[in-house]
Amino acid sequence: MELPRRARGDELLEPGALIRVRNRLRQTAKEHELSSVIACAFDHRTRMLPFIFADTRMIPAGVRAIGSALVDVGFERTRIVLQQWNRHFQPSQMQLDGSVPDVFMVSSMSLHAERCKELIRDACRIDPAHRPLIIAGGPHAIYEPHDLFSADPARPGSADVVVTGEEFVLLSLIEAVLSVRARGESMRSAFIRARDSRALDGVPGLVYARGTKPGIAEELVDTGMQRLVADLDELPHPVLGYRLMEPPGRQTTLSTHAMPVDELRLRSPISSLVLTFGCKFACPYCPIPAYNQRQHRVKSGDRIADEMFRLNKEYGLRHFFGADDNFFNDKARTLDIVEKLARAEFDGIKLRNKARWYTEVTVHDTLQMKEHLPLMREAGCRALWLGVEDLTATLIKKGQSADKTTEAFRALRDAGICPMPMMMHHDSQPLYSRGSNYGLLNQVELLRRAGAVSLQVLMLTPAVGSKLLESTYTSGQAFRSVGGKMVHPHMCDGNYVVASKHKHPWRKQLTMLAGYLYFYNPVWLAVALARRKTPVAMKPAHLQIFGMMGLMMTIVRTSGWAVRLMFGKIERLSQPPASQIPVRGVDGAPTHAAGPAVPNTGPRALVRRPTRPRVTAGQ
Ligand code: B12
Ligand code: SF4
Repeated sequence: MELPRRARGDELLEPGALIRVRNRLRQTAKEHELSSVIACAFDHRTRMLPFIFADTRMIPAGVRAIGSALVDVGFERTRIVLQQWNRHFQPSQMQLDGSVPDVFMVSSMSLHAERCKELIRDACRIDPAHRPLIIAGGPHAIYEPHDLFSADPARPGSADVVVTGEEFVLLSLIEAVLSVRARGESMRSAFIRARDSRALDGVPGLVYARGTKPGIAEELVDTGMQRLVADLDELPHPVLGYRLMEPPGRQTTLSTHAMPVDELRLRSPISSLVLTFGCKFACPYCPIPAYNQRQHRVKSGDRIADEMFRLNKEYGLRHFFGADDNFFNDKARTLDIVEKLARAEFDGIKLRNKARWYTEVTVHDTLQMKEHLPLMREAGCRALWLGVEDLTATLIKKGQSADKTTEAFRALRDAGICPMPMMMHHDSQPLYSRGSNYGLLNQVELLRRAGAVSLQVLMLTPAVGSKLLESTYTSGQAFRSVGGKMVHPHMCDGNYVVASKHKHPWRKQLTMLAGYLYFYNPVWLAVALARRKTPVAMKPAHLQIFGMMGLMMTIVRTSGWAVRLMFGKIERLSQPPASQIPVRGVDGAPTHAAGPAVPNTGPRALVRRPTRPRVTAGQ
């Protein structure tokens, strides 16, 4: 089920609305001391190809954005804790400047949901007299807010409120709570009064619980779909959030001070940056267009240049990863950004000499941008991730072909930009096909010859929030358990075969490994070293080394599952996950936040990273 669409013309915030709430809160903040801890949930069992290294060496932009928004309005006493770096952190032990913070926030992707719920449960153990207001947000909250509340008296632990939106929603929530907060009153108590007086009902993008027992939600109220900020220049500057990082460690508590700024770039050499949001395509397995209300939102080239410059100046960061869904989505807007980045100069030094950046695009749009790829390189771009899926278009017919992909990859390599393909493996694709490009190995070989520098192979597993999700369950493809082992959220990342109609699903699991082994191995490392004098220099060799190390982790983590698939009994699900708790809108009507109207009998939704693309039919 996709997120619902707001009324046409009402998808976006009025220009200046985010700036205005920031200004108002700056005034209010002077009267309210507020301390917050923002945790990023992370399940270490997810560490393997193709994201190994990027998952822990790039501080996620979501928690940084929330931290930046708080500091920007004057709430400087904020700390960001990453479970990536602090796996023993326990909210029940946290103290900031000697006291329990006023607000505890947690951000999570769906595959880290188990860790996220543990954090919430642990925060609920704090003595009610001091217990912070618990706010959950991030991708999992956006698509399945009900999962962050508990209806089970044996396992109490619910967020007080889930934000199903972005900075504007959080700031509006804080504004509403502070507007009723008495001097010295706890944020949680003020929240409860604001909630009970229905002061939150006018803030779309919230789901809050009602109930009489602590930690147990008896009913959820959904205030509706958020309005999105259109002009991303209105967002608070990302430079603010970086100062708030908890240093990596093994303790359950927080350190006295945030991480020294000169250590940041060693721990997180890549900085993810919001440049654009949204994609014009409509792939049925992808939640992104619906999340963005089919809108394309951008930052200006000047603002992006300023962000890169300041992040470099203040923290020494040189590598930036665009959090784009499809950076080439709109050619005119892209060119505007890229031209500004190519020309930008600060303190007499060209930005392009300081900053290198990378992002995600589609094969189709890369060809539209072919003549401008040298300009992309001049602007500092060094690698692009492209959704290739299935070169033969048998899986999804969107006009892609081996020739077009080869043409796009060669153009990128010639321009000195590394093409990084992302493939989707599926039930009907064999390991190898004779006389055609259908087999996975055939396609990997073709991509390698075309100049691919890295490789991603994930099993097609439709994502929560996408059109295809329900049918994956109702058609009986989704597994509940294999050989007695339940499918857990951390396994729903495309690396495990958790949905398939294939007679021998273990073959799918092993085929993915074979695809990686064919690409990442000492032979191709030697070839990459021998060909180091191309415009992309040593990068293919470096990626081979990372790839081989990551592949070892992938084999260790997934081969046990392959064995279960081979010998174990597969139990399947017939319905997608849905809320166990009744959910209603502010007007009492049912809402999408409950999920499909069926009981939840198994794992959370399946996730496949619906990246890049893949040209739609008619492109
Ligand atoms: C960069 C990226 C990555 C990087 C992340 C590196 C890093 N450490 O940052 C890498 C390449 C490693 C990655 C990997 C994966 N990714 Co990814 N990734 C993205 C991408 C493109 C950008 C993320 C980002 O920085 N966004 C910008 C920030 C500002 O947005 P945000 O995180 O959503 O935060 C905003 C709101 O959510 C909210 N918010 C967030 N947290 C909180 C907390 C509180 C308290 C509040 C109030 C609000 C709030 O406010 C924020 C500011 O607006 C997104 C798509 C997208 N455009 O967002 C997918 C996305 C996050 N990835 C996704 C997925 C599925 C994956 C993978 C599982 C891939 C796969 N196998 O299919 C893996 C998981 C790896 C792992 N072990 O964690 C999904 C998550 C879906 C879900 N329901 O959880 C997304 C959303 C793409 C999609 N399907 O729509 N990914
Ligand atoms: S999969 Fe990629 S191209 Fe398709 S809609 Fe999603 S972001 Fe766009």
